[in-house]
Amino acid sequence: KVVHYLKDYQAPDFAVADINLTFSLEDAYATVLNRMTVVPRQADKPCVLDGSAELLQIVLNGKSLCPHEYAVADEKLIIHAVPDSEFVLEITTKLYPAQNKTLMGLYESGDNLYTQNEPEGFRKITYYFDRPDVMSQFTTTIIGDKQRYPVMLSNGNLIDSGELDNGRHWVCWRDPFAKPSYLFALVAGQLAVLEGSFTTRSGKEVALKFYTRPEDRAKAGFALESLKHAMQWDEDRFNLEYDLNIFMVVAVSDFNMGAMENKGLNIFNTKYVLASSDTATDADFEAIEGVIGHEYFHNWTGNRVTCRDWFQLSLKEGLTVFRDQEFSADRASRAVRRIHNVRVLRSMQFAEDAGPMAHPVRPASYEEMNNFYTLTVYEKGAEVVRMYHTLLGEAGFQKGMQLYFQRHDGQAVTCDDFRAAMADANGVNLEQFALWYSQAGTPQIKAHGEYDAGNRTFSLHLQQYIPPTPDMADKQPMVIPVKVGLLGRDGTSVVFRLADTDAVVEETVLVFNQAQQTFVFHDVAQEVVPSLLRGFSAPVRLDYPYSDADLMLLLAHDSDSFARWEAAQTLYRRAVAANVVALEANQPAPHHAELAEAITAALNADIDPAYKAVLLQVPTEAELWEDAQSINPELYVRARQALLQDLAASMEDTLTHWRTWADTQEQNSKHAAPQEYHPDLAGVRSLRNILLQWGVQASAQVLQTIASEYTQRATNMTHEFGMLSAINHLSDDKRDELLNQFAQRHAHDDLVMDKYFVLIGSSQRADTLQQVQAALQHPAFSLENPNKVRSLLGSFSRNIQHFHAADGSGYRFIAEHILRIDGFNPQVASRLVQAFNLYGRLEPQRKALMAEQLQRIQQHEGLSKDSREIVDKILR
Ligand code: BAL
Ligand code: ZN
Repeated sequence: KVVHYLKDYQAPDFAVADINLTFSLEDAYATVLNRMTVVPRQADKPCVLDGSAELLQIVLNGKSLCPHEYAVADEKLIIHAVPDSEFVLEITTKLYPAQNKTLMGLYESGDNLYTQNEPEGFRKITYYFDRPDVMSQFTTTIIGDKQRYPVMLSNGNLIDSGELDNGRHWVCWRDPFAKPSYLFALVAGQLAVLEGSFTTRSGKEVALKFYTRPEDRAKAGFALESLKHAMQWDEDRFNLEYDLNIFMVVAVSDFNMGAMENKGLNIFNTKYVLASSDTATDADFEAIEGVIGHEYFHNWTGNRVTCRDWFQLSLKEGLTVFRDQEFSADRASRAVRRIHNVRVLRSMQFAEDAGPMAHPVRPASYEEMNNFYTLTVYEKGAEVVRMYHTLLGEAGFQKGMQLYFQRHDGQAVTCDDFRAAMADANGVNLEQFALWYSQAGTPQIKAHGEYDAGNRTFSLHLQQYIPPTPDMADKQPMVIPVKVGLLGRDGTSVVFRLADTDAVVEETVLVFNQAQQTFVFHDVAQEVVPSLLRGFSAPVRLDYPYSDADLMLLLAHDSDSFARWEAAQTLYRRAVAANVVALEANQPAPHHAELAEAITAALNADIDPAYKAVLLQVPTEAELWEDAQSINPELYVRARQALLQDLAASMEDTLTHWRTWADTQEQNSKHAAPQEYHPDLAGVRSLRNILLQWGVQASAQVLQTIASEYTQRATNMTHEFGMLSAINHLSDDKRDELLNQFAQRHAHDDLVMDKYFVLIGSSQRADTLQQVQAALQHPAFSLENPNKVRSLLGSFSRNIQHFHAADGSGYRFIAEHILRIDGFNPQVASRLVQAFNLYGRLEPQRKALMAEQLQRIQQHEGLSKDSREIVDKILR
């Protein structure tokens, strides 16, 4: 096995002045002529190119090379002797896109051709210096049959085109911006186009083109509008303008990722482009807006300034996720979106940081780069960028961004370069901040405080601990911004003054950068309850010895929407923990009357419906077992379920009241088409749907009501999917009837069928594994389509009850399918292997059952290096 280390980085030996690619698309194959001008940076270095495609010919300065002049091995082409000065290399390869099921490089989907080259797909197309710090200007000619490939696209501007004999035609695209190979893209086929335009603030007219299957064209309108909003926002908030005359987005249903930011030619999973209110939920609309924004924002943070090497992936991804989160928050519902991001981080990234795959935001090593498109690089990376913003403020952060672009436009750089720009633009020292890039694991803060009435001070004592991870045992204290406010016993905000200043404030950001520190708040007029880590100001776990009464006070009164929500989360966590203890001792779970009252009061308060909906989210099981070892997953499912049932039973009238209220809001809405996505109505619907889930816990009657009102209420996909999700766990035949009816009605719609498979895979019904097995045979299902795999098998692998079934059937089933998929799409397979990440923390019986399946995967002949890296790390 080959491990790549950050510490071994060396600058490339060759530069590429320009690259001309000519693709000839034939019936069953394609040939690629790659003609590049190569410039040696040092004398006497062998020319080593990355590649794995069938090699037809190599020509160096017009002379064809003989086999003894080069060697091909381990995805490398080594040309033993090349001139010391600039030379022209022409390499011809032959590709078979229809047989390429990895969905990397050039592949066929439907009858069309698409590419995916990040991180290392370009080497499947031709031989090249396939690393992000080799940037060149690409000119791409595509030749193909006019009937079969009427549309032929690549990066940049269309500079020429023409007709050929035999019904063929050609196009030539030129991208004026130098870029690495991972940003190269090509699309060819029969595609419809939805067009729009955007005028940049300097007056440039940019043509916007969305390419889809003809039948999907009408569903690209929301994505097109989202793109215009994103372009406007990047000008307004980041001062960044688009740089080409054309921006294209192509939707494809077979895609490993969510989307890809190829220069001027984004390629998207259909899931993040296509939407109509009867096929997409409000959450889908919001995801589309976010991902369209994300890929567009990459044009500056990723494309104009790219990564020096793949260890720096978070340089572009953490920053761009931060930018897309801010875009979405500026569009609508900042507080709720922040909570949503935190929930994803805590239930998934914290788990990654506590498991076998734990790695820093800038990994120090990898075997297969595809395995490092992780929650840590993306979501924790975005939190790291957010901490610069929290420490420097919006103005300071934007100064840092400006300096970053001034220094590095057109370059391939590192996370240190970004940090230096932030530090230098603001005249601050960010040396210690570097630890956020190099130390894995979620920092834990133990806090306590006391009020001194005589001195009118409140002292907050903080202690930080960064747990060991497989890559590193001892960690150094990090710089952690902790945003704090104080509440009086009556719930009002209490002002204070920090030492060395005269300013009296309501809130501050403490810079906590030692192992232990005490912060003293002066002139504090009364006993207080601290509101800590406001806005989730750092990606850490914080423990403060609040009483339940303190938490209820924060839940009722905290002006910070994150801290208020967090108070409810802590109360839920404590209640589930009490249930776990009771259930372990074979006792009935306790009744949580005070919590029900506090949640009822929060529901009845004058707050935004979308925020009420998030207050009703009980932490996921992964958050609940954060601290635990020897985990019995099923116990957590039961304990969480018992809490939901208990609270729902106590709150039945309140739940019904607000459900009815939500209905009237929609019925009486001022909006002309209330079934369409709109942030206000989306908030109301999200409240209604979670109330429905709680309602089903409270009373069996709710199922009957859903069944009888289904058709009348199914006015859009949010309602439809909300109703089905609420009843999805019930063993009643009605549930099957409604699901079958849904599958029949939407059989022709690929993306809606994904929702059907999610419902089947995530149900808690006793017969779920049998239903999943049956769904594998459904005509709409295909193991070769990543969306289908993620919908059915991905959701089953996160179905705690059934994946962790005590008889090992869930582990066996997923292992078997990993091996089937690994044979043709290692990237999708290795994602599924990560379902086994909990291995080291399971109770002994499940651990033994899981070990059997992990060993079966590990011993499988021909296992991909993608899956091998993960399974080896889990078992090490
Ligand atoms: N660069 C891969 C897809 C994305 O993060 O935008
Ligand atoms: Zn990205």
